[in-house]
Amino acid sequence: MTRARIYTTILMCAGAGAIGLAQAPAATRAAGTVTAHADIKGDGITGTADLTERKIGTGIVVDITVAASGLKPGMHGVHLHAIGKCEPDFTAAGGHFDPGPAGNTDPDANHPFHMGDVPNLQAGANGRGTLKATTTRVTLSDGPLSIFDADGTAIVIHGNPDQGITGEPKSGVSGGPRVACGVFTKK
Ligand SMILES: [Cu+2]
Repeated sequence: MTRARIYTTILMCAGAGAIGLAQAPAATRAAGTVTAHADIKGDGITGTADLTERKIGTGIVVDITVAASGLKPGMHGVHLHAIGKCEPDFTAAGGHFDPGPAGNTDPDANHPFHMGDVPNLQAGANGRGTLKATTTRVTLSDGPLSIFDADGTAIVIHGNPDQGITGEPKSGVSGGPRVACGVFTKK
């Protein structure tokens, strides 16, 4: 590297430092520091869901871990649902989390385009299964995609596999009957 080039590089670093300082207040926001937990319950089913947010550059991703037991062996649809309620029954959780201005929470008719859609959970012959996934579709910190919106968010496990396709309303393509549910709390 020539002397002139080294000088240019140092100048660029100094410039980047100044920009970094100017943006410091924004960088100290809650992004990347929030986790969420839900205890999942159903008829003979227990489980947990843990979400951890982390930053990648200027973006945010959320790591999802769901563990459950008491499930029918095989694939089960799992989604983040629009309302943080599982009572009096799991329909209280509403459709799939999809908060956009053109959001459509219909579990089947707008599937698999919801922000709350995640991969299937596979249960083994012993009825136990773990799902690990990472999504850019939601955040835990404040923002337009935050699961901690005014009415909260729930996680629902379905009795059937999520086929990952769009269907008619109530067709069940996203997993059909709701067999377990849990409400997320901020940690
Ligand atoms: Cu669902």
